[in-house]
Amino acid sequence: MSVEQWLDAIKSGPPPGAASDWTIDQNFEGYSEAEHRLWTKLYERQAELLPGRACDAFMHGLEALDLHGAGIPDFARVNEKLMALTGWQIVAVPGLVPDAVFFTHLASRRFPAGNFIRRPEELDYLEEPDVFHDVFGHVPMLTDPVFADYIQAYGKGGLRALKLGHLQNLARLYWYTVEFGLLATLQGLRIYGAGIVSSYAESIFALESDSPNRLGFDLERVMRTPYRIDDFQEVYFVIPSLEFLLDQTTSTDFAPLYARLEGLSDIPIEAIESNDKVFSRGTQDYACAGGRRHSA
Ligand code: HBI
Ligand code: FE
Repeated sequence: MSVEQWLDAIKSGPPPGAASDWTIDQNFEGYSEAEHRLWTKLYERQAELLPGRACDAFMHGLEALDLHGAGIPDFARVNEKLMALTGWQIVAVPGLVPDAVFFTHLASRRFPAGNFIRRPEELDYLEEPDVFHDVFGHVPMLTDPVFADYIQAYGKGGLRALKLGHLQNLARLYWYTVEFGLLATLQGLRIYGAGIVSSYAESIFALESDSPNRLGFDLERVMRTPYRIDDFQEVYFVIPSLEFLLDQTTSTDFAPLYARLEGLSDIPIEAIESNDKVFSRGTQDYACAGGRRHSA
């Protein structure tokens, strides 16, 4: 099903078998051996690649939740550990859910995770989040108490943004942090964004390519920056610490920020502004060459 079809389906309410909050049973027994083997293949590829690339919080989370490569995890078993660590739990959903439903879950420390896994021919790219993107990509970071607080604050902020009509600004914050964020460490830049860490090619591209810009995170700047959903990012934003991100979300009064944003134009994705903190100035060669659409 394409994202467009999903978005249409979303308007018509929860799919058959789903509760009013769009949650479903994971149906752990329903996975085929081939699906478990696909998870293991994806897991082992990332487990080999990520040491030295993913941040410590992610690597510790992977270890703490025992998300080893022995097939798709049973959410109930993961939740026993996750709940004990930060009070978060995974809830199974059939795919993308309406924004208000998504934010309500996050605000209650429930992470909606697709229960389906991609097809083998979608190994490196799929449109909507599957169980590998959600559970391998997002869930390990939820074992970090600071990040766990940030995602809950994001959920609460999302509900407010919906009411204020500023969802797009907040979606950009999510995109450039939770999905594609980089963290500055004494050893160099490290990945914490789920969209990167669950992708083999982007785990390399985000840190090593000279094509994208890598800029210091600034809340207003990020909220003015559109993003692309179908290819590697042309810009990555770097935070100095996870505490910084939580502080930005909990210490900012978003209403005046949204009011200020009303009068400000978007910043083109590949642009570098005069007051940007530049970690690396990209060549944009990848994007100019047409990106994934032209990559082998
Ligand atoms: N639903 N299952 C699921 N997963 C997401 O990441 C998700 C969603 N619905 C809305 C959404 N993300 C975004 O539109 C918000 O983050 C803005
Ligand atoms: Fe995601």
